[in-house]
Amino acid sequence: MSYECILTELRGSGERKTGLITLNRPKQLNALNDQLMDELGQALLAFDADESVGCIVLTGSERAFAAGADIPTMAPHSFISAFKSGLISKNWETILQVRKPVIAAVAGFALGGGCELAMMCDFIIAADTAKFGQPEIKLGIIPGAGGTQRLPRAVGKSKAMDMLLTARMMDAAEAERGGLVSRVVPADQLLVEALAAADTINAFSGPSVLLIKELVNLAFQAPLKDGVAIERRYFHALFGTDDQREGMDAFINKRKPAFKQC
Ligand code: DAK
Repeated sequence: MSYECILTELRGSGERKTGLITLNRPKQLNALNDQLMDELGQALLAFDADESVGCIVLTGSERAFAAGADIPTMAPHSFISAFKSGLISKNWETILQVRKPVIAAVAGFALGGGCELAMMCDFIIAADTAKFGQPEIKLGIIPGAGGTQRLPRAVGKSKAMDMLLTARMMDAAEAERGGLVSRVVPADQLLVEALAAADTINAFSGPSVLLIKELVNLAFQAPLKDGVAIERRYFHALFGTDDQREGMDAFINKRKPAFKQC
């Protein structure tokens, strides 16, 4: 498949590979237009369906992960045309259908829809140059892809209100302190670190990986009691897999496990 607004490739030396997606509208700081979002949706679903792929890494350029949705595309709309056309709604949530882990590797600006896209990934590794923000209020609008909902869940009410209401950007160190990103790395190591994290995950048992993702996401939707009960069922279910026997036998016999199930 050839794309115009993104680049895709397979990375990794192990049996299971990493699907690397690079947002590629550098002149517009990777502003997210319909074509890019369509292509991103297709690439995500293609990697999710590819048995040789264990994990996906989503990244941008040194200067910008993405500076938000494409402003000139939105600018001419009226309420009626926005409402009737479902303005820029298509493919913004395709990423949430992906069952494999998606790691955001963020350098430079992650603003508006760019920040929202990063927050829809499973975790964010940030370069020390990363800047996160929801500056929609400066455009006379509000976030439209979950910013008012996911940001407070990530960093708490006070920091989220501060960022959303003042439009100030958060640097990588503050984002890590606030819990928005899992770790901060030197900019020139961003992709190396993100791909290494993906390689680590790729070496584990596929069913464990998929279930952990599903259950952590459930933690944001289900009451604690229900989430814990479902976790217990899946925990028991994994004793029906060869990889459970392999993992425990490897521990007992002091050797490295070779997980087989994807
Ligand atoms: N859209 C289009 N072009 C953009 C852009 C954007 N969001 N951000 C930057 N660019 C373009 C600039 O226009 C400029 O183009 P040229 O003038 O060179 O042709 C080029 O990228 C470089 O930008 P600057 O010259 O401005 O570079 P600076 O370093 O001075 O500033 C900046 C970088 C990122 C601080 C600045 O460009 C900026 O403030 N950009 C806008 C950031 C922003 O407001 N983002 C939020 C957009 S609203 C929804 C889904 C998503 C959304 C809504 C609904 N649904 C599912 C319903 C999302 C909405 C948004 O993201």
